[in-house]
Amino acid sequence: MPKHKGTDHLKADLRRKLSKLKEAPAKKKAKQVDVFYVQRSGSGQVVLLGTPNCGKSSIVAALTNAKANVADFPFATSTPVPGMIQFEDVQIQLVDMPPITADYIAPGQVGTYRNCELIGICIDLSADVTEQMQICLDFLESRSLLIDEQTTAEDEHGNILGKRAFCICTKSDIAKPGALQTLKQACKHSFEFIEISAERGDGLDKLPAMLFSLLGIIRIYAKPPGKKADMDEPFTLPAGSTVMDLAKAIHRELAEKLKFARIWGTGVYDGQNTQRNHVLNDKDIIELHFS
Ligand SMILES: Nc1nc2c(ncn2[C@@H]2O[C@H](COP(=O)(O)OP(=O)(O)OP(=O)(O)O)[C@@H](O)[C@H]2O)c(=O)[nH]1
Ligand SMILES: [Mg+2]
Repeated sequence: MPKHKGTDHLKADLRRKLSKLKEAPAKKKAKQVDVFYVQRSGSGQVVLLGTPNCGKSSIVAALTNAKANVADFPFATSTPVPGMIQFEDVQIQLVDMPPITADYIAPGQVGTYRNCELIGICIDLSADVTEQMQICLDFLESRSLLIDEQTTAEDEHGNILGKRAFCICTKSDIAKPGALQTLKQACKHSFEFIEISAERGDGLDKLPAMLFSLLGIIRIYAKPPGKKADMDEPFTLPAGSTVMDLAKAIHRELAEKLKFARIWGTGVYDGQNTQRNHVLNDKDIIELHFS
């Protein structure tokens, strides 16, 4: 713009507009939703892992009310689908997942495994079991997702990165002869194995109890003094938890005021007085006394 008296006003006006624009706050970014984040529910989260078409969705569809997408073509599942399994009086969350291959793992998928308590490696007994296990182990080991007693990988906060894992052998009704044996021999880890057929239902009834046992949790029933225990909704705690851990789970601040506890259950006589550091057993009933 030519510089003379007539353009002074115009110039000042433009400068004002420009500085106003510079000050204007940047438009808010749309909130990003992580589709691979699965909110935990129940007493433990178990996430399935496996190659395409190995039968993951069929397990979730058979054992939970979730709408897992079972299909006879690969990559039918594209995002995690959580469902709830009932084991006795405990709810366990089972999560269907998109498949992994040697070449492709959906971005964000690692996060789901990082967040869970137990990984169920699904291997199709009617296909190449050695190749499937290799793909799954490469994925887990390269991301320090497996518990390793010798070298415990930790994050910057000291949390152990590794997860417990076990192996669900699927499609037992159409298994190749000797497939389970081949799989066990090819696997250098001491996983527990369960053989199932979602088609015929074989082995499915054993899976909930197995998940409960592998999650390493115990159920404790709280009893208010002088009243009956609440036998409907147990507290679930990691195995090895003490009376004090239970008190903290019930009320963190009140826990400091714990005087003593009475216990009915394993290895004690009914109503025995116990110390804060007494280690609890599955199905113990506890009466907490506070000062
Ligand atoms: N015969 C037999 N077929 C099964 C069994 N379980 C699953 N299938 C079949 O295998 C195919 C794949 O099953 P899905 O459960 O969808 O497999 P998936 O692992 O979820 O597959 P992706 O979503 O691609 O990862 C379907 O046609 C199922 O009917 C089984 O126990 N026996
Ligand atoms: Mg699926």
